[in-house]
Amino acid sequence: MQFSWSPLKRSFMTTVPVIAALGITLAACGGSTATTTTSSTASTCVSGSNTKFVKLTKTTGLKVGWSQNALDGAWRNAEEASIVSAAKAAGDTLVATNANNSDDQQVQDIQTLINDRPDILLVDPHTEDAEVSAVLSARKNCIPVIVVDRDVNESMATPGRDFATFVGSDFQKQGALAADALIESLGGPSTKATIVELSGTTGSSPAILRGGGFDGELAAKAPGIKIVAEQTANFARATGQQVMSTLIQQYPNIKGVFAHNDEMAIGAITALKAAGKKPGTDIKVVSIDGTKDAINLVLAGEEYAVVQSNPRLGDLVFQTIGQYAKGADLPAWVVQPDKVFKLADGTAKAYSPDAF
Ligand code: GYE
Repeated sequence: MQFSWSPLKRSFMTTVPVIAALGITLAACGGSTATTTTSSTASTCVSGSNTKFVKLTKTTGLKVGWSQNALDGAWRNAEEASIVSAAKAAGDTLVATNANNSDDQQVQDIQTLINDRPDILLVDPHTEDAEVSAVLSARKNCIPVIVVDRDVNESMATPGRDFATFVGSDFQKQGALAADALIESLGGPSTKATIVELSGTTGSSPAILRGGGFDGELAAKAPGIKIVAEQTANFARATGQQVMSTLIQQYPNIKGVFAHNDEMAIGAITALKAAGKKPGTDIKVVSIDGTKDAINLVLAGEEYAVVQSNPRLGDLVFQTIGQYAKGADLPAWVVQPDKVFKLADGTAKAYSPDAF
């Protein structure tokens, strides 16, 4: 597995200040006497009021809290399995929760995990803003946090101070790659056509960044391709089908569909067929993830391309925990690299045995 470090997620962020901030806060953590401490943090972290970067000093046999936002499809099941097996391989104990797509539930879950005093807490936030207060609460209580897969709003919680780092894919790049594939499928940059966009969960970092990446790339590269409707289908197959069956009645002449994840694309393809359309022939579909079901649609010629969003984050997360425990300067973002899978160039076929 590749272990690539990149600081460039948001334009306002660079390596230098983050690493500098780490140095400053690490230094600032030494000195005062603790009232309440945890086994995992420096003896100087005062639980309940800590404002500083939290160190992870224990290196083995960790109790790892894991707040998952949902377990509702192939992607999330694959991610969960990867985290579970990487924890086991590291010899750590995982305490896992599942918020079932509820922000309120996830905030409660994180609080419960904090009360259980793990050595480190992993959070995969349902949306960007809602779980921020809970992440800050972990920092106040001297529990180090790594944000996994979906990010929190980094203008409200800062990597290198409020949490250690974000480990996950480049969603904005995924969106741009999806736009490139859809442009290609429709005949190139000078094509004139209309398309629709099915968005993921409103307020979640993959929906925000995939949408932004796609829309920006499309406008820049193929201004003749217009998005006539953009609607959320919550990353869910059944909702994707429902939303698409309404949209295809309203916009029967569309030539393309971009779905922020495979599940919604699969639902959309079912709806398009039910409406008498031929996905792959009259309407090109592109989505993101890399599930078995979507790759099979690519291999059958019904979906043009799938941009990968690799859910197998476990090894990268536990390698990052190892670096953190050693006191290494972590970047603001540990990037999971992704690819594009198509029928035409054989990439979908080559990837299919690994699809989840
Ligand atoms: O695309 C989707 C899941 O956060 C990247 O969440 C993840 C997304 C993934 O529901 O299928």
